[in-house]
Amino acid sequence: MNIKRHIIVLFFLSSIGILNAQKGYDLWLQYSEISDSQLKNNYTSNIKGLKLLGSSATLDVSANEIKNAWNSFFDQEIKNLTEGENLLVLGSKDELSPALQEELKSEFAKINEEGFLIKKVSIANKPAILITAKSDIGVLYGSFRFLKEIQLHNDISDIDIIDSPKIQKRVLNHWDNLDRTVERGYAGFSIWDWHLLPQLIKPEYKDYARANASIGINGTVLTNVNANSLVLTAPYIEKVKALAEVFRPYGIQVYLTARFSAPLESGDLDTADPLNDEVRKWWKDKADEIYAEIPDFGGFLVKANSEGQPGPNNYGRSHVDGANMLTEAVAPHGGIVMWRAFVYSEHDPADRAKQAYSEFVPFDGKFQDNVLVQVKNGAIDFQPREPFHPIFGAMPDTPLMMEFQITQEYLGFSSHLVFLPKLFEETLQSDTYVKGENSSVAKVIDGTLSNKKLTGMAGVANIGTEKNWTGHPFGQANWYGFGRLAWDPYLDSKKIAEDWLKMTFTNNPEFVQPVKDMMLDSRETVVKYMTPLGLHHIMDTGHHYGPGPWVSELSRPEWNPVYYHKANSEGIGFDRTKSGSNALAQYADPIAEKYSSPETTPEKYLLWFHHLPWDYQMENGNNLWFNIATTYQEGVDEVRNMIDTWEKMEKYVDEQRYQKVSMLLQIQLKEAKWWRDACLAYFQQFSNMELPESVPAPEHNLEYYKSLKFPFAPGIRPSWN
Ligand code: BDP
Repeated sequence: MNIKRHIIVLFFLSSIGILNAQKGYDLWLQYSEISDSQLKNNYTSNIKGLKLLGSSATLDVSANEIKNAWNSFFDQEIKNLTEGENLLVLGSKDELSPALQEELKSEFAKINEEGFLIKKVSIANKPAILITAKSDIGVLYGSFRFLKEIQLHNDISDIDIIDSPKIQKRVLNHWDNLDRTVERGYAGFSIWDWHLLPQLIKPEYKDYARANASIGINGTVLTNVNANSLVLTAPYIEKVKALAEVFRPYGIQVYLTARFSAPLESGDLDTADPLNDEVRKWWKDKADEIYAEIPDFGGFLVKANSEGQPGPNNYGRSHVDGANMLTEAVAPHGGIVMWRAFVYSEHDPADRAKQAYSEFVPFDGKFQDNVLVQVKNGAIDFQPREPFHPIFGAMPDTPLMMEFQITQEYLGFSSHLVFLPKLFEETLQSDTYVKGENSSVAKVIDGTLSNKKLTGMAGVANIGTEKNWTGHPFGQANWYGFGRLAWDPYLDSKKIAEDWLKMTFTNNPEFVQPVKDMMLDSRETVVKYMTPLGLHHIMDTGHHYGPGPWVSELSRPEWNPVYYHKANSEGIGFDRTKSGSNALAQYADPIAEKYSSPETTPEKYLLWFHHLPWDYQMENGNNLWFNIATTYQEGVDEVRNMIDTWEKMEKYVDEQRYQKVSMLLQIQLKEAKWWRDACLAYFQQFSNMELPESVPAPEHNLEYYKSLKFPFAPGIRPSWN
C-alpha cells in the first residue's frame, strides 16, 4: 500500500477509535515503534535474521511473537535464515551442538526446567544471540524477555541474561461462573464463552495465553471456587479441552474447581464421604476421564466447608481426609490439589481471624505431597491492608500456596487506581520468624525455607470481556505485577511499575517518573480513605461497594462491619491481644510481643490489634480521633494529587486511555470523599469529638449515607444480595 493510502487508513482507523481500543487490548505487549535511529540500529544491526533449532508449537509461537514484534518495532520483517552473521537463534538445549552445550554447561546448571539463557555466542564461527533453555517453554519465556529488553530500550550488544522462575505453580484463579457472570468481577463477563465452546475458539483465548506467558503465568483455574459440578461432566470437559489446546503451546495448564459434593450431584452416589470407597473410585474415574482428554490437566482447586460450600466436614471428616482423597485421583497423572484454607464458621464464636489457623495448623505435615494448601495473604479477607496470615508462620511441614486477590473486591472495584504489587510486596516481605529471623513469607512460599518440592502462588483474576480486559487501564498493572511476583517474589514493586509503564505507554521519563510515583503511592492512598490505622472490613456488605461501618444486622455476625471496628463511646478497634481474642498469639514471639502493646504496634496495624480510646495519644502528639479524621482527609487529598499528576500526562498518552483514566480518577475522588464523610459521620457519634479544622464536615448526614443502596453493584452473587 502506498504511503498516502496508509496514512488515510490510519487516520480512519484512529478516528473510529480502533487503534486506541487496540492499545488497551494489547496490554503490556504494545511493541511500540522505535523511532530513535541509534536505538533502532543497535537492534537491527545485532539481529539480521531468525533461526529456529528444532520444531514445536511452542517454538512457532515464540518465533511468531518475535516476528510480529519486529514488524511493530521497526516496520521491518525479520526473515527466517539458516545461516549468516548476527542471527537470533531459538532452541532448547538438546538442539544445540555438543560444543555449545559444553560451553554453556555452568549456565545451564543454574536454571530450572522453565528458566532460560539469552547470550551472545558464536555459532559456526559467526556471532549470534542465542535464546535457549532446558525446555521449549523456557525458550518462549526467554523470547518474551528478549522482546522486553527492546521494549525497555536496553542495549542488546552484550546481552547476557539468566533467569528462572522461583515458584512452580503460577496460577490465575478465575471466579467465573458457567453462566458467564464473574463473582467479584468488575470487567464485564467471563471471557470463557462456555455456550459456544468447544467449536468457537475466540482470538481472545490466544491473546490471554500470550499475555500470561509473557509474564510467566503457567496455570489457570477456569471456574469459580464457589463451584458448579456441571463443569466436571463430559460436555464441559470437551469445552475445557478446547481451551487447554489453545493454551498448551504457551505453557499454560488448565485446572478446575472441584465441588466436593459432585459425586452426589451427578446422581451417581448418595454420599460424598471422602473415606467411602465408592466416592474415592468416583473421583479416580473422573480424573481418568479428564486426563484422557487433557493429558496435561493441572488438577483441582477446592473450597470446602467454607461459606456454605460442601466439604469433608459434612461427613465428620477433616480437610486432610478430603484433600488426600482427591490427590489420590490426580497424583497418578501428575496433577495437584490446591486446597483452600479460607474457612470460618458462624457457629464458632472465636474471632474470625483465628479460625483458619486453629483448623489447619494441627494438620501440618499431614497432607500428601501433591497438595498445596492455598492461604489468603491475610487472615480476614483481601482487605486494603492486613497483617500477613499467621498460617504462613506456623505450617513449616506443609507446602503453602499464596492466594492474592487481583480483582479489587475491597479496593474500589475497577474504578479506583490502586497498584496492588505494593500490597503483595508488603506481605511477601513480612518476616514470619517461622525458622527464626529472616523467614519472610516469600521464603515460605518459594519453598527455600523448608526445602519444599511443590510451590505456588495464585491470584484471583481481574479479567473480563471489557475491551481492555480489566476495565481500569491501570488494572492491567495488577495482573502484570502478580505474574512478575509469582515468577520472583523478591522483586521490587518499583521495578514492576516502571517496566509496566514503559511497555504499556511510553519510555519517556517525563511520563514514567511521575506516573510511577503515583502508582507506588496509590495503595497507601486507598488504605487512608477506606480503612486507616488498621481498620478493616467496614465496606458495605454483600457487594462490598462503598462504606458501611454501620451494618450490624446480618445473620452471620462476622459479616457485619461492626464486628470488625467495635466502635463505641469508649473507643474503636479490635482487641486481639491477651485481653481480647488473643489472635496475636498465633504469631511468633517477636511479633506477638511487639504488637501486644499499642505503643510498639506499627500504626498501620493499630486498630487491627487494639481497641483504643478516642483520645489515645499517638506518636505525632495528636489523639486517635484526630488521626483517624486527618488520615481520611489525606486519602482524599492524595486522590486530588493523582488527578493533578495525570492531567499533566495528556501529551504522552493516547486520547482514549487518557480520557478513561481521567474520568475514573474523578469517580475515585468522589468515592474517596464518600468514604471519608460516611465513616467520619458514623464514628463521630461515638467519639463525640469535633472534626479537626483541616477536615470538612460531611456533605450529608449519616442517615443519607445509610440509605444508599446498590442492588445492581457488579460482581455480586445474586444469592448474597
Ligand atoms: C470473599 C468473597 C466471596 C468469595 C470468598 C472466597 O466475598 O465472594 O467466595 O471470599 O474467597 O472475599 O471464597
